[in-house]
Amino acid sequence: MKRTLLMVVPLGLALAAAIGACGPGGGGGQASLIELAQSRGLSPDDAARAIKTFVAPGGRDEYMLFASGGHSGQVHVIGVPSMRLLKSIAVFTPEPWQGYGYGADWSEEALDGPAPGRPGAGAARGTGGDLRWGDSHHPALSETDGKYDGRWLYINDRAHGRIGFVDLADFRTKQVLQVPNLQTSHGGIFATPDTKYVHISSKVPALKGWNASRGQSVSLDDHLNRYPDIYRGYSTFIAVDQKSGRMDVAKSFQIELPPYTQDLADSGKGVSYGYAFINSYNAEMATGGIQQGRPPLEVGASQLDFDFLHIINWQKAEQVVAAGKFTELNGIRVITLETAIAEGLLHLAPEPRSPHGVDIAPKGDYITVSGKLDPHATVYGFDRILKAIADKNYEGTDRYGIPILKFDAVVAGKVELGAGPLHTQYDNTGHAYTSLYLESAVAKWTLGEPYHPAANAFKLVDKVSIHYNIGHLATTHGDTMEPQGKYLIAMNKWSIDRHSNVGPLHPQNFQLIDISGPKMELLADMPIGFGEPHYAQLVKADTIKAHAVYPPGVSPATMEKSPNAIASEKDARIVRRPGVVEVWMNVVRSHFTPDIVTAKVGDTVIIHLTNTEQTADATHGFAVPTKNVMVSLDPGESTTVRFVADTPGTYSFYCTEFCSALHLEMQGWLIVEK
Ligand code: RUQ
Ligand code: CUA
Repeated sequence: MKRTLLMVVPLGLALAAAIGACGPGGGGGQASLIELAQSRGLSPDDAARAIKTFVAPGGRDEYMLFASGGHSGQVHVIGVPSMRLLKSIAVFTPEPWQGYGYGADWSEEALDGPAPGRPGAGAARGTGGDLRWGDSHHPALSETDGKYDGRWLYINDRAHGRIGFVDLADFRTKQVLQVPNLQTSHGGIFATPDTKYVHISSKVPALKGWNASRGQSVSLDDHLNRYPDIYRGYSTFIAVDQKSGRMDVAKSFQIELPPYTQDLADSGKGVSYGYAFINSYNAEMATGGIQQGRPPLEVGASQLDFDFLHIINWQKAEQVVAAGKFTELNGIRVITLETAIAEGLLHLAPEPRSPHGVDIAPKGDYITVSGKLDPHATVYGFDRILKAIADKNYEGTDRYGIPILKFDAVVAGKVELGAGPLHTQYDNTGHAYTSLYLESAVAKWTLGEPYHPAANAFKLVDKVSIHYNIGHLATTHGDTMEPQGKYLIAMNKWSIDRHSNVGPLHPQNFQLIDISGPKMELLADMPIGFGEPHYAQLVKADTIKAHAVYPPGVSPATMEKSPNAIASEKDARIVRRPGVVEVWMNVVRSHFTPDIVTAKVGDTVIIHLTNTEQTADATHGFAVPTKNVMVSLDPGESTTVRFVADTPGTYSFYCTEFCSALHLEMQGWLIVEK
């Protein structure tokens, strides 16, 4: 039952503790604050929660949450602790407000570059052409020395083997890369502690040599009976250009993996720098086929007691590639399974069946694996793994010949947490926080030495209920070498009974939890009405140093001055050549110059738009009715749009941002003559 203030005797004491001895100046004192809380039906605890999360008008949140938007294909930026939505960054899905995917050159390049293997594909571009959605799962902020550096963000597309790259200088997506040989993705994305690479591995294994643009011939019989031979997974290390943040396939490499279903992955750091860890399930290699007399996949994939943690020495893989011991497959350098085994860069360790999350502790020394069907977290010791590898302490090999380390040799501890553990994050006092999907709770537990003396290691110390069905969770800097504690966000799949009814499709539910004390405390709910979030990262807001305005004439495509930028309306002009009308257009409050553009039917119209303002927030839009042309022109930005004038008539293009008192007048005409 909910307590109200009226039922609680020492309510004045509680509120006084929460708000300090004096009321705020100029307004209601302590007594009227209590009345206010009472009038809203708030308990003292509720009032304290409100004060802990409230950010006054004009104030700033201390943290920013970068949350995946799931199958909305976006990334959502949320202020913490206020849980206010600051921005949705379009990544895999067109979004008109940001002018993403509606004619702007930088966005078309990001979304539409042809996939590898398609005509005209550059090595590092391409999304497979006309895809207009993605399933964004796991964001990875760039890191320096194992800490978030606020420069870039990468996110995978679960539905496809794609990675989106967002430049945090302007919060815009600059590149969507189709990773060769992957049809789907899940393992990662993570950045190595120096962001030399971002890692992604396949989710469901794909046909060996899979290429979306060519396709592959296969039969039902092949699928059911030759699965272990014809399918493969891949662990992919995508090289990051250290100046631009862009991904470069030519400098990247993959390691071929067995067709177990590789699941989540995490990066070694500190003592385990140079290693990567990938979970898997379906070591049974079940194929589905209920009507073919096979068990449903969830049954077929749960026959064995153990699946496999994949342990990859990527620094060794780097050397193997440098020595030329790779084959090229669909435009990327691939270390085959045979080579990976021969070079000793790939090992397996048994993990309790059907694991999900693998999360490395801040010093890189512990590897926490949580298995949906096992109430424990299993903690592997990296020192034990190294020793078992050095001693060749194997319990055998898998059917492909990959050595399997002895379970007892590599496990440092186990801790019983509750039903359905999934993902783990860390704090600054040696604690781990694990989401419990089935139990709808977060478990807090202690790590071993050196975080806690051996006597206190791997013990459950607290639990808090959430609402409901938690997937991922995020603590402040909780997957880096320097977690900050303080807050935890529970990302819940179900929100039944928590919010106003908006129809059968319910929002998901984020819950803010205070982890600064010994007991976790639920502070606030935030309905998420824009796609199912998966992972998120919670970063100190002042880590991010975005432009307030672009320097004059900068193109979002290159982040350098565009050769087509103009300085003022004196430079505005129209140049015609056969079949083409090319316009250099100046954009300021409150007119376009030129404001009349004429073309002949069939002409290609190319407009180089420069917003020549340097006032923060003086954004203009450029929209053309009946065309998929909608460009956001932020102050200083220079962007090019091109389209075909295919129907005669006049078209009143206009500014879509209410930029000034004369915004409504900010329009012009495109006259298309027969
Ligand atoms: S995982 S279903 Cu992030 Cu728990 Cu994708
Ligand atoms: Cu510019 Cu409205």
